[in-house]
Amino acid sequence: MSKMTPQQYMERESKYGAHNYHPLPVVLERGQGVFLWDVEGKRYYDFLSAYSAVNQGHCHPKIIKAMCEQAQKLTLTSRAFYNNVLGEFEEYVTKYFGYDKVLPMNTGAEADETALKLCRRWAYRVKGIQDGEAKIIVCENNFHGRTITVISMSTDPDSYGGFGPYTPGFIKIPYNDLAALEKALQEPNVAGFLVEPIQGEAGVFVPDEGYLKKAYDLCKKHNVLFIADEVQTGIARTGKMLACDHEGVRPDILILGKAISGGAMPVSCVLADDEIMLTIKPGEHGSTFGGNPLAGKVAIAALEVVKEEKLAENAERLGKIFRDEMKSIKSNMIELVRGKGLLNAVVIRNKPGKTAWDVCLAMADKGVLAKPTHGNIIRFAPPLVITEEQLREAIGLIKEAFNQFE
Ligand code: IF1
Repeated sequence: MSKMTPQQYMERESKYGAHNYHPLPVVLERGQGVFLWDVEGKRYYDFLSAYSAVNQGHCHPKIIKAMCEQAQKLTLTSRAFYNNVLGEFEEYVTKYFGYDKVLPMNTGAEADETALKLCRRWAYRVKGIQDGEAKIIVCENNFHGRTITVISMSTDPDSYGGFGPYTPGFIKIPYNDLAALEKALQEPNVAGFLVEPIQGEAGVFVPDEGYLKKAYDLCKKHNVLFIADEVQTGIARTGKMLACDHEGVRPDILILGKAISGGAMPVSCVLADDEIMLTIKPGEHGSTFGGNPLAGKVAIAALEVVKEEKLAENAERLGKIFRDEMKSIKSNMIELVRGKGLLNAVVIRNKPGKTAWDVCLAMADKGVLAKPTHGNIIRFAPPLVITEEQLREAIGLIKEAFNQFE
């Protein structure tokens, strides 16, 4: 069959696939490092990194090699039996992040759900809250995934609207507001505080310096678990291995996903110490694929790459250059630039014909891929393997795209 046109690829998806996304009109076929190529061979700089799942760059040779080797041997046993890889992954990842134990899952939402279950179980078995009464504090404008309980925590109608009834037991407070947190912590049945160290989906909201540490200290004062969702901010994205590392905060429960596998396959996990982790007994939680041997080998390789290639240091250094260059653009479309490491966003003053979407289309035309969130915020998150030379070339293309609207 002769090669299809991009339009034909898009029409086929529309005909046979659910319409739960509105993608940019680009049909991708190949990825390597910071680059993606579409079905017509056009090359793009990837500035989304699959929402920060491809921190190590597309199809990293070390990760793909580990994946191919294990795929020839054993991909899945289920947890009904032991296998020779799971323990290797568990030892590697617990020592890597400094926790007693890990509970492996697959998607970020599953890891968040697991963290909520661990927090409630700890509340009843350790803190002594009456069964069924545990409350968990969450922040307005959070994003933790798409399952019913996770959207029950959401304040975004696009996330929760039309999916009720909702899971009870959540107290919603403003992000980056310590007084609100202190007030909510007066409730004796509070068991945990679930927070994104930077709110990614909300538009890369970086909280005030010291917010995470003070929030952690308030939680400890009230014997409440500090639960960090580092699915998007973790794995070196913000210039440290974890965004919490910027403030020296060690979460009681750490949630990881996305780039823990380098984007090769879905891998997520929850890390905690024994007092919390051992409140779940055999047969009380799990999943078919959670902790499979293929995922274990992929995740070990992906985490090795982060250290071997000093991706956190690279993100820290190049992020500063990126934000300075974005702030230097003379365009009245740009309201502000914010971010940390290589997780950045540009807030656009949307006007008819000059919206964030229009800018993203113009950037795609120039060979840079990014996508708006919440209509007027463009997130810029290239793979952390990007070089300064590549970054500067991409910045030049981004500036050309903005200049088109002047
Ligand atoms: C979509 C957003 C980003 C996450 C945090 C948990 C999860 C995510 C902090 C769940 C997932 C993804 C989901 C994807 C788009 C993307 C996203 F725009 F949706 F919110 F990155 F900001 N915690 N975020 O960011 O992990 O179950 O997806 O593996 O749903 O459109 P998941």
